[in-house]
Amino acid sequence: PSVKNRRLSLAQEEKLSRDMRELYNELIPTPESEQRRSKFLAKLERLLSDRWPNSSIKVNVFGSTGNCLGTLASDVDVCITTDNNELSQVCSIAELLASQGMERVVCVSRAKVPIVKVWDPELQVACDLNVNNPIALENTSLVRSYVAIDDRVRPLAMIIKHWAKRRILNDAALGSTLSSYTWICLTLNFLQTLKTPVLPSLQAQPGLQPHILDGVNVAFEKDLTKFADFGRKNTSSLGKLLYEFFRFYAHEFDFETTVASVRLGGHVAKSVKGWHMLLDNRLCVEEPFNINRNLANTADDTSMRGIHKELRRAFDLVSNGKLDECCEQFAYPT
Ligand code: 3AT
Ligand code: MG
Repeated sequence: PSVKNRRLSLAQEEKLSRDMRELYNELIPTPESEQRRSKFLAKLERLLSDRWPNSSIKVNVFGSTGNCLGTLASDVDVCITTDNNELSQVCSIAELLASQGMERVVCVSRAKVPIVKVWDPELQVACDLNVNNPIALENTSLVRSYVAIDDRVRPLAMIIKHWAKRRILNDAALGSTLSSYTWICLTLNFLQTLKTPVLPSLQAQPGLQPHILDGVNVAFEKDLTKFADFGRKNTSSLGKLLYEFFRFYAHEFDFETTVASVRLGGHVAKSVKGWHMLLDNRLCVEEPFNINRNLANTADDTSMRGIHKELRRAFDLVSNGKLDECCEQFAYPT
C-alpha cells in the first residue's frame, strides 16, 4: 500500500499508546517545578507592588502555565493587568527586574504586543511578560476548556508540542516556523473535525451572547457540563489519534485551499475569508477570536515545505509504532 494508507496494527497501536503515556508522564511538570513557578509569580507580584505601591497591579498567567499544556521545559507567560500607564511602557518593568537580580532581561517594546523576557537564576524560571493583553487570557481560558472536556486532549497536545519542539518546528520567534499555540490550535481543530469528533466548537454554540473585548468577540460556552459525554462516541486510543493526526496533516489536509478554524470547529475555504489571494499554498490557521489573524503566517513557503516534510516523516515513523524516533532531536547536518 502507498505510504499514506499504511495501517497501524492493533499491537503497534497499543504499544504506541503505552509509549505515549510514558512520554507524557515525563513531560508533565513535577510538583517541585510547579512550586518554583508559583514562587516566581509571588516574587514578581511583590517586586511590582513594592515599586508601584499606589497602582492596582495584577499578575495573571496565560499560555501553557494557564492552559494545562505546560511541560517541564515551558516558560511562564505572564500578563500584567494594571491601570498604571507607566507599566505599559514595558521597559520600565525590564529595568526594575534587571535591578532585582533577574538575568537575560530583554525588552521588546516595538512589537505588536510589547514584551519583556527574563530569566530568574534563583528559581530557574524563564518568563515572558506583557501588559494589558486581555485576548491572550481569553484564548488561554478557551484552550483550558478544551483540555478539560476530554482526557485525551492533554497528553495528545503535549506530545505534539514536544514533537514540534524536538524537530525545531515551534519557534515562531525565529520568524520561520509555527508557535506552540499554532500547533495547539491544529490539534484542537483535528479533534473537532474527526468523523466522530472528540471535541465540539465552544464558540459555535446556540444562544451565546457576544462578548466584545478589544474589538473582537471572545464569547464561548463556559458551562462544560454540557459536553461531559461529548467525546465518548469516539473510542480511539491515544496512539490511534496521534497516527490520525499525522496522517491528516501530512496527507489529507489541503494546505492550498483550506483554513483550519477552531472557532467553527471545522474547515473553511480560503476564498470565504478572502485569504486565497494572499496566501497561495501556505498553511492557514485562524486565531479563534481574532479571526483576521492567520496564526501560521510566521512560516514562509520554504519553511512550510520543511514542516510538511516533517509531518510526513512523523507519519511514517508513527505508523510503524516508532514514537522515540519520531520525537528524536533534530540535528542540523554538519
Ligand atoms: P510553550 O509551552 O511555552 O511552548 P504555550 O502554550 O505557552 O507553549 P506559546 O508560547 O506559543 O504557547 O504562546 C503563549 C500564549 O500566547 C498562547 C496564547 O494565549 C498567546 N498567543 C500566542 N500567539 C498568539 C497570537 N498570534 N494571537 C493571540 N494570542 C497568541
Ligand atoms: Mg509559553
